[in-house]
This record gives sequence, C-alpha cells and structure tokens, in this order.
Amino acid sequence: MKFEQTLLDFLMRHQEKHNRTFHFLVLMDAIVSAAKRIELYYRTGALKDNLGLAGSTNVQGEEVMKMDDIAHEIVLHYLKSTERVIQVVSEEVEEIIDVNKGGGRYFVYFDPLDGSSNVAHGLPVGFMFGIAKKNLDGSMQGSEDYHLRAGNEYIAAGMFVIPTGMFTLALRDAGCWRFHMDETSTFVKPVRMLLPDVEKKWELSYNAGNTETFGKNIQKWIAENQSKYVFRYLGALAGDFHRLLANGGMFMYPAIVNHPDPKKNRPQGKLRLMYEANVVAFMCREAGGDALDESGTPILDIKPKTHHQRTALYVGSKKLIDSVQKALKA
Ligand code: AHM
Ligand code: MG
Repeated sequence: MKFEQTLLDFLMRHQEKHNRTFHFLVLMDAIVSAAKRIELYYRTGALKDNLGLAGSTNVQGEEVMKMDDIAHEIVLHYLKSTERVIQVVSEEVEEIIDVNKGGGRYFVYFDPLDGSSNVAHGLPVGFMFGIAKKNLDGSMQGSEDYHLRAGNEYIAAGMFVIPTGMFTLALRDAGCWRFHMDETSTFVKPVRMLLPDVEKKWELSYNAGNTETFGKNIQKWIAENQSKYVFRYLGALAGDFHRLLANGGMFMYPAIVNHPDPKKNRPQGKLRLMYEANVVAFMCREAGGDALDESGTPILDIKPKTHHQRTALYVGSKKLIDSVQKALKA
C-alpha cells in the first residue's frame, strides 16, 4: 500500500531542515482546520440556501449569516485556539483584532472568503492569508504599527481555492508548494510550483470590461500585447492566480483612473495589500515571478500605512512584469 505524505508531515520536515520551531505547525494546523470547515459550509450552504445576505432568512425561517461572516468567525476561532497569534487583520472586520494580548508570536492577515461575486453561484472563492512573526529580539514591540509589515517580512503566505480542495503555500526562501485534499480530507504530496517559461501557455487575467478606465499607458500595453496570450478571468483572485501559477502569464487589477463617472475611479486600486496582493505576490516570488503596483514599485516592498490599504496589482511571469513596468514608467 502506498501512503501519501500529509501537509503536516511536509511542514515538520521543513521546520526541522531549517532549524525552526514547531509553533508554525500548530498555526498551520489551525489554518487548515479553518479551511476545511469553510469548505464544508460552502458546499452545504449552497444546498441549504445558507449563502445569503446577512439579515435575510432561509427556507426554515432562520436568520441567515452571510457566508463571509461565517468564514471570518471560523478562521478567528481556530487562530485563537492556537494561543500563538498576537493579532489578526481580517477583510471582514474594520479594526485590528487582538487575539492573544499576553503573548503569541504571529500576525495573520486574511481574507476568509475572497471573490464574493462568485458566492451566489457556488463558484470558487478564496481563503487567503499572510503570516508575519514578531521580532523575537523584542525590537519594535509595543510600537503602534508593529503589525504593519511589508510583504517581504512575511514568513509564509497561502490560499485555499474553496470548494475545490486545492491549497497553495509559499514559505519564505523555501519555495511555493501546491497540495490538494484527497477523499479522506488529508492533503496529498506537495508539488513544487515554478512559473513555466513556455510562453505559448501564458495567460492574461484581468477584468477586460474595465479596460477603458485604466491609465493610457496600460491601455496601450494591452492593445500591443493581449493578442499574444490566452485570456482567462474567474473574478476570484485565488482561482485566477491558481491557474496562473501553473500556466504562467500575468494577473492584473490596474488602478481605475479614467472612469466616465469620476466618483468610481480607484487610483489606489481595488485589491487589499496585506491579505490579497501580498499573498499572491509572495507566492509568485517563491515561484520565480514578480509583482508590482501602479507606480512600478514591487508589491512586497510596500510598507503599509493602514491595515486595509488598497493597491493596484500586476503579478506573474517576470518577463511580462518587466514589460509592464516599462509601460508604467514610460
Ligand atoms: P472582494 O474582496 O470584494 O471579493 O473583491 C476581491 C475580488 C478578487 O478576488 C478579484 O480578483 C476581484 O475582486 C474581482 O473584481 P471585479 O469583480 O471588479 O473584476
Ligand atoms: Mg477580498
């Protein structure tokens, strides 16, 4: 009989190899438990009509909790139970949440259910997270913005594509890995993800309906380059980025600066830096790619000023990112 390596076994060996503690395993075990629970709710919720808007009622007359709120509660519950998390930032809650004031070693930034427009259709969504660790030498501790880490200070980042059972995790300087849940709900052996060089498989992924609202330099880049690539867009970052990691190419969510209704411009971009852009940028770097914001600055170098800060995002194969950078700086 052949047994597959589990995720925790993989992580245990990784931690040993890099002479690291097992605290991270406890944290990852909680994150995986949360993902499995969200996945279960997502699958059954659609059937039970439980994915509705907060405040509405289901067929049994019970109040329906919005799927995003359920997912947030699940993640928070499991993270609290580790007693190793200091604070979290969740897309669903305005404030930073103190989880374990007295101690702990990790900061977790997450979007428990990203890609909300897919929820009503039961189509894939993402649970995305980034993890930073407190400075063990005590530096910065007590300072007000201790949690506001740039992506290049994260120790790990990952995403679950819910409800497909697919999970991707990047560990700092140790690669980007893909796992998928088998029928017994454990994870099968890790596959190292490296963006392929073969350009004929490369894909472009962006909301094409927004093209005329982008900056002129990006519109020009699209006009000159898009016909060379296949176009794919799911509308949930985790799903779109999942494809991109295997096929190569570029996902982008540029700044909206030319909207006919100026009130709808988003010069800062739409996606959130700490738990959306940084997560994919971190995985992409470990897979040999790169990521930029609208000014051409590497996403992972941006020091956040606020925890829900937005950013424009260009992420993917280095050659495309370099070419976009030239366009952005032209
Ligand atoms: P959300 O956090 O409100 O779900 O928005 C984030 C999502 C991303 O997953 C996705 O890439 C993007 O927004 C899609 O936006 P749009 O519908 O404008 O194309
Ligand atoms: Mg989101």
